[in-house]
Amino acid sequence: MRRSIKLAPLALALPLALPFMGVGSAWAAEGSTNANLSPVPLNGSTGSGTAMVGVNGTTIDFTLEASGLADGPHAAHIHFGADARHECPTASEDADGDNRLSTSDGQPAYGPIVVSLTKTGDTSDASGLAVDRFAAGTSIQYMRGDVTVDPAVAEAVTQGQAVVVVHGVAYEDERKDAMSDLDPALPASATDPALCGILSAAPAGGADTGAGGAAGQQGTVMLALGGAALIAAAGSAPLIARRVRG
Ligand SMILES: [Cu+2]
Repeated sequence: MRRSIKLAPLALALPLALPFMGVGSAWAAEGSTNANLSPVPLNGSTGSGTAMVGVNGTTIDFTLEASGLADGPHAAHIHFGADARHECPTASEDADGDNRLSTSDGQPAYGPIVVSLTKTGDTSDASGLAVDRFAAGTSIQYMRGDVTVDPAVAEAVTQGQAVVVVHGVAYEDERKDAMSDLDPALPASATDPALCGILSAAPAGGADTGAGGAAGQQGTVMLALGGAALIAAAGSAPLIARRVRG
């Protein structure tokens, strides 16, 4: 698999890319995104994690690592809704005042499940609670490649509108008797959200926004103008676009 890493600043690349981005279906979503996962409020959740999602057309690859979680099952998903706020839920989302944020409570913030980050098999929303294909325990790691997603989902990920949610908490008060809003046969603790983070473009690039040619030219021009002297003088080393195979 070839990855292209550009060091050209977005400020330069973007205006060059804009004319090409209006061509509709001719422009495929592409880019690298990541999210820092933080505890969802109210749910007594601990821990932290990171998620990375790479997009290439309608194919994604993902890596998710989290630790410090409650000892139990941990379903994890990419959530997105066109009408959602593309955010993680706040304590004010607890509309029914039961002192916990259910998965449904968070939906106005992050939208429905669009990709299930399972270890094997199906990755659609239908696998949202496929407990046997998710990990359990205080530390989890999910990693897949070549996962096909809806074009709208691929675009949402590259646009910073998709949210990663890890589910599964531990309640030690009366909330441990609450049942899940997703499956009335499960305890709420098995499905309530524990960690959440918004996927956004990776700072170091890796995102080919369709400006490859333009950015490449930019790099070539800078190199032709040349030289170490210019680069040193302008402090413009980041202007050089570089392709890396690997
Ligand atoms: Cu979820």
